Amino acid sequence: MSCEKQPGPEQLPTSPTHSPSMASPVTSTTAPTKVCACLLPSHHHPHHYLDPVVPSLILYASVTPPVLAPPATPSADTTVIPVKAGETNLLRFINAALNTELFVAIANHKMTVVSADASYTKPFTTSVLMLGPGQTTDVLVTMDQPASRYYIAARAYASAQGVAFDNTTTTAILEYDCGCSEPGQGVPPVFPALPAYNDTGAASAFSAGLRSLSTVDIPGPVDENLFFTVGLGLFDCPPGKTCGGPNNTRMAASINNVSFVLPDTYSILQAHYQRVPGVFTTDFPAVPPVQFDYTAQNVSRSLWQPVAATKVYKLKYGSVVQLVLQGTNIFAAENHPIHIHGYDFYILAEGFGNFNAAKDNARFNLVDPPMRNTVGVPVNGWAVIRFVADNPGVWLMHCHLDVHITWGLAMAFLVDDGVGELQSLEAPPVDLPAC
Ligand SMILES: [Cu+2]
Repeated sequence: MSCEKQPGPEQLPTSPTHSPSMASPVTSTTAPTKVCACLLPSHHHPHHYLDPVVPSLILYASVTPPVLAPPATPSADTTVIPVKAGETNLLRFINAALNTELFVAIANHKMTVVSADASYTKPFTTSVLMLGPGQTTDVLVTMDQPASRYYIAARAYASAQGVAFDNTTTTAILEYDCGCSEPGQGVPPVFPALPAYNDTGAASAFSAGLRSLSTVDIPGPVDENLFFTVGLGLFDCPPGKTCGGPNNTRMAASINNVSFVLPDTYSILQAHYQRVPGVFTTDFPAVPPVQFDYTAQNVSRSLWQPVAATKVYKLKYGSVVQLVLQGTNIFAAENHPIHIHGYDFYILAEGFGNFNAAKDNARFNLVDPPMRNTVGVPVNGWAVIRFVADNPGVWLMHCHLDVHITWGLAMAFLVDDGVGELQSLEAPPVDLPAC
């Protein structure tokens, strides 16, 4: 494969035309209402595979049919996890709910977090986890309580004020070897204290507890200083149509005012590799096109309608990228779990309000920042991440709340090839479908 960097047709100033479609109603997922356990590797990134030293369980928490209060008598299909007094178990939590961030707690038991998104963390002890969709957290739990039954429970962290959410509580049962689930025993499992649905302080306390296990060799100096706004918006309804958003608008979401449109002919990666023009443009803005008070109570309505387009941001191979993710208060501020494909990144800092480099750079953790692949950008706040663009190709960055992707809360990085085969994009498989 050639090592030369060649101008690609994606640099042509083409712009795909696209007509906005109708708003789709927001529906909750229909995954089963329970926390399931099974033995599996914790993440698809093979280089972050964890070797469990104690029995390991993966708990898929997902939400659905309304169970508003914990059942005194668990239903027959509630997952039961048998444990023995005195042992320490590794529990691996994955938030498999598509549209809900979740608090997780275990009645009467502390959890010692040892990993998040399959990167080791300094152990820290907490009674509550917060996971955005797709996020994972591995915890050690010592069975140091009286032999009985204890609920593991999860329910929403709903940060957007006045926006409906799934208020289901999902449960599993940690059951000591106590014979206490025999018919007729009638001992209801103990239920944990969970934070209030809107307890942003609990979410922040959890993310603030995450630090890398070891001191980090922070990548630098920064080659690309990016500032992306992430948030919601509203499109005008196309003429002659009826739309499901407020006042006959269509729900939108954007990054730097660009509402991402997936191409419907070629994938961006294929268009990049095969130099197919007209699929995307490379003019994704490094900073917001208009600066404003992003987290103000009343953001001007003139800033609510993004531009629908398929734009990528080009990165040179090996460049050090620092990205400020700035939440906005357009339509409704919300904690957006922002996920990048192809990379793990360090989270240097998080905060509320508008990011201000003059004072907030001093808050960067340049010693042991946590490495993750999804960062919950605080509601009406910001997060700063850093990574090295050493994985060539096209990588989507998007909100992991599924419905926000459909509204356009996504963009793509196009990372150039470096030098030689090991730093260059592989050819597509021979059986790549022709259409
Ligand atoms: Cu989002």
